[in-house]
Amino acid sequence: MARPHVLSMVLAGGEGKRLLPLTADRAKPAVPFGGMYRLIDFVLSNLANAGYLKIVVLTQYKSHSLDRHVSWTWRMSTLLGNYVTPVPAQQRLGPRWFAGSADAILQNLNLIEDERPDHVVVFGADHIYRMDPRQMVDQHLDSGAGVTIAAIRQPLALADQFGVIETGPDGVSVSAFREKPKDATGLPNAPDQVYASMGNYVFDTRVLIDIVKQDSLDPSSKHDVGGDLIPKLVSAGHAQVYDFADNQVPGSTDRDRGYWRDVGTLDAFYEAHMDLISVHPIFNLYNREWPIYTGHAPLPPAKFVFNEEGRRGYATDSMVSPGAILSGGTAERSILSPAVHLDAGATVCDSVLMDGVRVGRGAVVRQAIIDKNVIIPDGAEIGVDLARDQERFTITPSGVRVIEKNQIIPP
Ligand code: ADQ
Repeated sequence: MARPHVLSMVLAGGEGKRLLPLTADRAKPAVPFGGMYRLIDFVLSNLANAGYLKIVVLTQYKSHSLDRHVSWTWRMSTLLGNYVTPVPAQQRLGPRWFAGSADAILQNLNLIEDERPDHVVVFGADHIYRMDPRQMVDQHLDSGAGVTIAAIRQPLALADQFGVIETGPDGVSVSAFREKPKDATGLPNAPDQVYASMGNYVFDTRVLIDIVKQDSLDPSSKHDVGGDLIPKLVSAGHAQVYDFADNQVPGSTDRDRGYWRDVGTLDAFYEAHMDLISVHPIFNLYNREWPIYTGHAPLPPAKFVFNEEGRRGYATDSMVSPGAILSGGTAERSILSPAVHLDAGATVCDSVLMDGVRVGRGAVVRQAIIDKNVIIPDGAEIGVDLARDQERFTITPSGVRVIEKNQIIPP
């Protein structure tokens, strides 16, 4: 059967306030993840592995590093008509930014009109997961629904962070959709769970264009896909659900099948990192059958030095990226990004160190997320004295210390 003509729109304009200070200087989808990646690499890899290679990335807020990363990493030959193009807000409809994600689509309808796809895949940009979107598109085509919403079971306690879906007796037609409800009730067969939207949708092109235009005329709308478009389509009986539990990705294991994390908070972001480094990872970056792509400047391999003072540089239960040097310093249960440097006697545990972080001689770093190029001086202690850290750093509800990029920590 001929493959359907699909255009993918990746919504990447979110501000990500709950990830501050990591989003102080960059859009949320550009936040580095897992040493070598940025959040947006996960959705783009899922689309690319499926062969969906006509992709527009709608950006807005502090988009420079996102734009640069997408342009460098995801540049591809246009010979076959493929593209991954970052599209900044262009104020095509007047002097205003995108009011919300639906308005971002409205202001870029020309991209759909140029490509003339049969279906538009609209995916969020800030989740960690593997998914074969072809299986969702196939269900969408078979059912003839106007929109298909990807869904996953989540704890009832988190219902106010998600679009919560109720289905009709057939289990697939959506009977109700409430965006971030405060009073959700659990599923009939699992009272402590809800069915949550993953923020990934497949639209029939005509249905998308019509609803976006209709919504733009509604003065009470906030012009969000989840908050406004989807509830309207559900009321009109056009929506179906796609159960992510049915998705089969080549090379996935029993352990990481169905893994999906919304890393919208600093604690969730930290926990998703810890999921990478367990011995049998809950999320396996080493699956070569469905690779996660990224791009980096060429760097030499990571180096572990037994230095002149007899200090051994080593790392255990950790991921160490190219260009890192452990010169008599040690890392445990940590993620070291490219060009991280640990000096003699430095100890780093349970932490995420982003590109170019330097940890001085004898310094201690525990339970921390340290953004790019931070310099930690000799003998400094982070994650040891809570009261002192509270005066200096952001501390998450679980006690993770978070340090903004380019800081030089005073000795
Ligand atoms: P949220 O992630 O809270 O919930 P939102 O902040 O609108 O919703 O972000 C959705 C996507 O759109 C993100 O990738 C974001 O970067 C992007 N985005 C936000 N504003 C944008 C704008 N003005 N221009 C371009 N892109 C923009 C959504 C759904 C919920 C669902 C959760 C799952 O609304 O129903 O449960 O995702 O995490």
